[in-house]
Amino acid sequence: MKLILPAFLTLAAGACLAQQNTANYDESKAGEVILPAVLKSLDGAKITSSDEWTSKRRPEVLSLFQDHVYGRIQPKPDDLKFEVTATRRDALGGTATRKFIHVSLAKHPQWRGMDIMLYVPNKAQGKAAPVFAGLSFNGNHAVSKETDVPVSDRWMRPNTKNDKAVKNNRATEESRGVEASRWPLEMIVGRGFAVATAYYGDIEPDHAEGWKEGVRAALSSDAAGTVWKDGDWGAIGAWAWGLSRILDYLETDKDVDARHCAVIGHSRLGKTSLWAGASDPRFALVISNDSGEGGAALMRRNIGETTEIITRAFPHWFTPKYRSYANNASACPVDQHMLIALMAPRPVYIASASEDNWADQKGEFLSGLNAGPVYALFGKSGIGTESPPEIDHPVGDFVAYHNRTGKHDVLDYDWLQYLKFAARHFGM
Ligand code: GTR
Repeated sequence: MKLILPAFLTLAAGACLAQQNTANYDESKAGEVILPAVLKSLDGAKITSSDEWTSKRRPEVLSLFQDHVYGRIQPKPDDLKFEVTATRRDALGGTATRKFIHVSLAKHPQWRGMDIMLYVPNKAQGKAAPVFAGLSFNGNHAVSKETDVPVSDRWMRPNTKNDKAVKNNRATEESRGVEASRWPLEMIVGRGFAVATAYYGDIEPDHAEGWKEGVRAALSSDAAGTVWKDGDWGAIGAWAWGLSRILDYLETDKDVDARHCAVIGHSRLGKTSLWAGASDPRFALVISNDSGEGGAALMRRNIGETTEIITRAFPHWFTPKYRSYANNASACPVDQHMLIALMAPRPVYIASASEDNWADQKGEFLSGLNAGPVYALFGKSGIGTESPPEIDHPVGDFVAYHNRTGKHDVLDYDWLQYLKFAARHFGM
């Protein structure tokens, strides 16, 4: 059966493939990359201590990212409401307790809210479990294979792998478990971690007009009439806001150790987990899986997706100002190594995939490498090697990196590294 897509989606999908084919992948044409100095303040002073970083340079870098890339971070709302809507103690074959929590804003009912799905290992037995928090592309019912998970009724992008999974931009029963391979729940819970996830479209549907149904319109003074200006938040900012609200809930749940929360995301949601980690220092550890342009990859390298391509295809993800750096990345006062540096001294893991040239694996590695001097101020070692490691050879201490064999995806291999990394840093 032929899938009928709204015109803007067919165009976006087609355009994206064409761009992937015509983008530059030749290292000799990557361009001259002179990175903005991470340890030099706007007044020209050199930053030489962790105190100077924390009190002076970090706030500067964080505001530069707000002004030029992702838009302003919104404060924690004062009308947040959490309602545990269902609890099942024998989830995942009896190994976990599963809860659903509805998050809403009491004074902003036009936002339909978000539903967190939380799995906590039963073997933790009264001891609060460290937790991974991340958003999904297809909803809670797509992450879990458990058939009593409600199917999301929110707007959804068509599923490129299974055209029966989403019809008329709504999920069908066919979409149960379509994202389960990216969320190995049994493995994560088996290692003693809890997992909290929600559908990113609950926060804001992922298309140019999606903000009108999301939290950005609800919190805007002019609701749907808003014209987004330089410095205003985009969809990545909204999704990262949602991750912080998940953490707000986790702080209230005694089964979970919210002080040990690792934020994780893949691709556009990897860009989101990085921005969440930068904007909310309560995230104790940050993971970027194949986040690419606008995520871990350096914007000054002309390899794979570029600022020009991403801001043409997905302008709603960023603050409008970011578009002005299309074909002009060297004018931007930040590059993505500075985003990684915002995590310091917290552990951060950057992962690439060997067939994911679109995300520029080397550019992702170089961001991690060039964040190293900030970690050094805290006496922490970074990625530990000047050149990208062999495929399937994870490296690094507080900044870790691997380039896994295969495609743009989240595989068990990736999770095995993240679980090891989190267990090591969380002292498990
Ligand atoms: C692509 C986009 C990437 C990445 C990816 C995804 O179309 O160009 O930046 O975000 O989507 O999220 O799957």
